[in-house]
Amino acid sequence: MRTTQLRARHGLLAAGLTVAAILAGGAVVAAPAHSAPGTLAAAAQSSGRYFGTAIATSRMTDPTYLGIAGREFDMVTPENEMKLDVTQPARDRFDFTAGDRIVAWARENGTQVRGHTLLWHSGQPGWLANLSGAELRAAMLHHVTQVVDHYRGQVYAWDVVNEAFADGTGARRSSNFQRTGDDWIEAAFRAARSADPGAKLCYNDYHIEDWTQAKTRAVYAMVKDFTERGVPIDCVGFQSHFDRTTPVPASYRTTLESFAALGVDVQVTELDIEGSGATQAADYARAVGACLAVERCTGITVWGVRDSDSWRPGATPLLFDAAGAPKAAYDAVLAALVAAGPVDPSPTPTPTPTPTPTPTPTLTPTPTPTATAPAGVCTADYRVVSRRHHAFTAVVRVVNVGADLDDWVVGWSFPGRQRVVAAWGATVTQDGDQVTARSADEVARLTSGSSLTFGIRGTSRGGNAVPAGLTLNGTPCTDRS
Ligand code: 9MR
Repeated sequence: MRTTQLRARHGLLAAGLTVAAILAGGAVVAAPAHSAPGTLAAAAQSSGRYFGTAIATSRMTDPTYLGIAGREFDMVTPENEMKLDVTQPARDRFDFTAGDRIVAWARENGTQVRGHTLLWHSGQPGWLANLSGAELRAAMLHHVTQVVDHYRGQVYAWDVVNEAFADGTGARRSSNFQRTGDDWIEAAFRAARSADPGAKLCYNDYHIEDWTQAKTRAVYAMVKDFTERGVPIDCVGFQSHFDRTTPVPASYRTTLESFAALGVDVQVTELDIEGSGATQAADYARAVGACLAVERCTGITVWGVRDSDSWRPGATPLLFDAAGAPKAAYDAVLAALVAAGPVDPSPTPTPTPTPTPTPTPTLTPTPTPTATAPAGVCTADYRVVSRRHHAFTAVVRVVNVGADLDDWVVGWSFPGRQRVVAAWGATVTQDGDQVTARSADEVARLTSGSSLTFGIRGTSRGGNAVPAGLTLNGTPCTDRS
């Protein structure tokens, strides 16, 4: 798979985001445009994942839109162009014009494609909505076969069936498809497998991110049953449209882990989160972090490029604002992806990138006041992952190589005129040059051998010199930056 061939190196990204090199089986090759260092795609690739967006042909004459899509993402999902009403508007008259346009653009840009979606109760053309019984079942499977066959070898994964379960219950959603019999879903998966044995086949749904919900458990039971009976399913897509009433659930990671444990990949397929500013950034960091914590969570797709491209623009739920500028949420996602690090950190890079010149810090950090916990012995890694004008984003990772700690406090002294304006993963305060980060959770235990990671957004008037001498509970850490 391309993501394993093009593995952007964590360390290179960290070195001021200037080194355009990617490690591929020991050789250093030029990064293609879409995975330039410092982009979502490159950072995701460094952890063996993809980072995608929904894309719409209606926007494909807009150079700003295409510029961002081509630069930042290495997976695209046609937002509407492969749906039933577009691909088979009249019985047996298939129209792949719009979908083909996206596939061609993806190929030119070295980007993969997620196919969306073969069977969905919504957006059915009138002729199909009026069918029932055996005639409908045959038409459904014919559609799956024709569309998957047309795109054979060109689609990374298909959302074979979309949203087949009802909200709030463990029941199947009532639809004409469902009335053909419970086995319509597995029949669709079998037809898709026959038409393109190389494409991953996913079940895709919304409101299945919270492990406590009946709908989540019902989809889980179906996937478990499929895997046990050999129904060809490879992945589950979690749409992940979050808002005030459905926030990123605390159990999101548990859900992803539980499905992955069934032996399928999991993917975040339509991520968007209502909100703005630091709150939205923190929500994005949590959502992306849930995927990054699960090995078989193979990629994340956001449902559109700019807020103005979203299906719900009033929620400003995406990573770029209407003008195409990256938002705080973008910085948080990029930082989380970089912090996830390379899949296999063992190969030593050649050549070694020249480190960004770091002015010698003028201030020696004063040890941070220790809580009641004993002093830590630690390694610390402080990375500036993005920088625009006077704003920057940095990720801090500290590994406790000493004894278990009941509580932790990380401190450093900022060289230059740098100020923290927001943080996620920790509560961060600043007094003069002295910065103090404490756990944002009530339980702040840091056991021996475990690590903590948090991100900050800051402003800087005097360069982004990396602070030396980070401390854990007052004890200086070994610098791994
Ligand atoms: O974003 C899509 C919007 O442009 C369409 O009008 C709508 C109906 O086809 O579908 C939207 O995308 C949906 C996706 O296909 C399935 N999950 C929910 C998405 C948001 O409604």
